[in-house]
Amino acid sequence: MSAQPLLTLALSKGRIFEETLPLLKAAGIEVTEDPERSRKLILPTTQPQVRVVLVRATDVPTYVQYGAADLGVAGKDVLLEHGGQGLYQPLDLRIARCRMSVAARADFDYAQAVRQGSRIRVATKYTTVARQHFADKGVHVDLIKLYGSMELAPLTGLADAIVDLVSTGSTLKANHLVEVEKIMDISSRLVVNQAALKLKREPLADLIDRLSLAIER
Ligand code: PRT
Ligand code: MG
Repeated sequence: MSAQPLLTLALSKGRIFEETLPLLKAAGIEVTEDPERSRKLILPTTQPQVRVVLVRATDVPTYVQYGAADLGVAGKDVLLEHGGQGLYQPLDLRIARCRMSVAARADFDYAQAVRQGSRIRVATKYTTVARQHFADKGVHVDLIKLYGSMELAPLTGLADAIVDLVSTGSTLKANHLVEVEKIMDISSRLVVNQAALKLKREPLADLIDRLSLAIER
């Protein structure tokens, strides 16, 4: 009798972990430790052949691309910036939903700047998506790469506008910024290592099927 191969699932702490849990549960897998209480980075589950590894949200595609994790859950924003090489993306899990938008100070007339063909300074963590978006619109931008707290950039004069994720809009509001353009809707995807899909075909196909049914419930 051959042993079941180990499946390693990469998740990030916070909203992705919280929103993936119910889907895993519906698929028959329960994570038996709370990552907010434990300092462990590898968590067991009720299925002895399935374990969860906790990584930064932006590192999920990298772990799966290199096969350190067989599968993972990552936002479309993260996947577009990563490029998706070596990743099979079988399911939109429809969790951690938000949108990627352009936002600016209320006193910056974005529409007019676009109409006039002005160069706009845009600060963002999402330079790949932003570059493509403004190129498609024919808008000239100078992109400034940031790693967080994008909302601060227009307030300090670092940039005219930002490209960031918005869900309730309260972060923009608290910083007196206005959403001026939606770029795209964002949700999280299941990503699978392409080699693992062949080597561990049966357990992976089974898990993908169960998750797919869980999403539809
Ligand atoms: O936070 P940390 O630096 O640890 O890592 P991370 O930001 O990469 O991870 P996390 O857990 O915050 O986000 C993981 C994924 O959740 C992202 O890649 C998105 O796909 C998705 N997601 C959904 C969001 C949001 N909603 C969201 N609202 N990610 C970030 N935000 C932030 C946004 O950047 C802004 O600062 O929340 C703020 C806006 O929220 P509202 O509700 O005030 O509009
Ligand atoms: Mg965050």
